[in-house]
Amino acid sequence: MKLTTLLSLIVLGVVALVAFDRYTSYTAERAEVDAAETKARAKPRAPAGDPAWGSGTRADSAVSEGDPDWESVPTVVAPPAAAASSFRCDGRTHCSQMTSCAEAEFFLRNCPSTKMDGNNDGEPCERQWCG
Ligand SMILES: [Ca+2]
Repeated sequence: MKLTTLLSLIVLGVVALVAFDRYTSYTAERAEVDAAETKARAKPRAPAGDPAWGSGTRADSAVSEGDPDWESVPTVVAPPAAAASSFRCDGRTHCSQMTSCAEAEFFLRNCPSTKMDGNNDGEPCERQWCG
């Protein structure tokens, strides 16, 4: 009983030490970044009358324009999301309610109780859209 208490105390101490070490290195990094940011922000233009919000936006847009890697991240993420959301299940079930073969295929694959594949071959609306 005493041994387990001692052991758990030691474990707790080690965990606390590791956590504290991580925390200090994190805060140190954070302070460095903050200092660099403050320096970068202060250098270009920091007139006394300029609100902090405005200068922050300008600094951010300057970064995204100057750094191609920074810009490529959002553009890679955006297209699939846009493609996935171009169609939406809205209760329509018939080919006559579709506007394209792509839309009919999306509905057949993703939406419940569609009536667009009478011969069950996986191809919707052969006569109207996907023929
Ligand atoms: Ca079919």
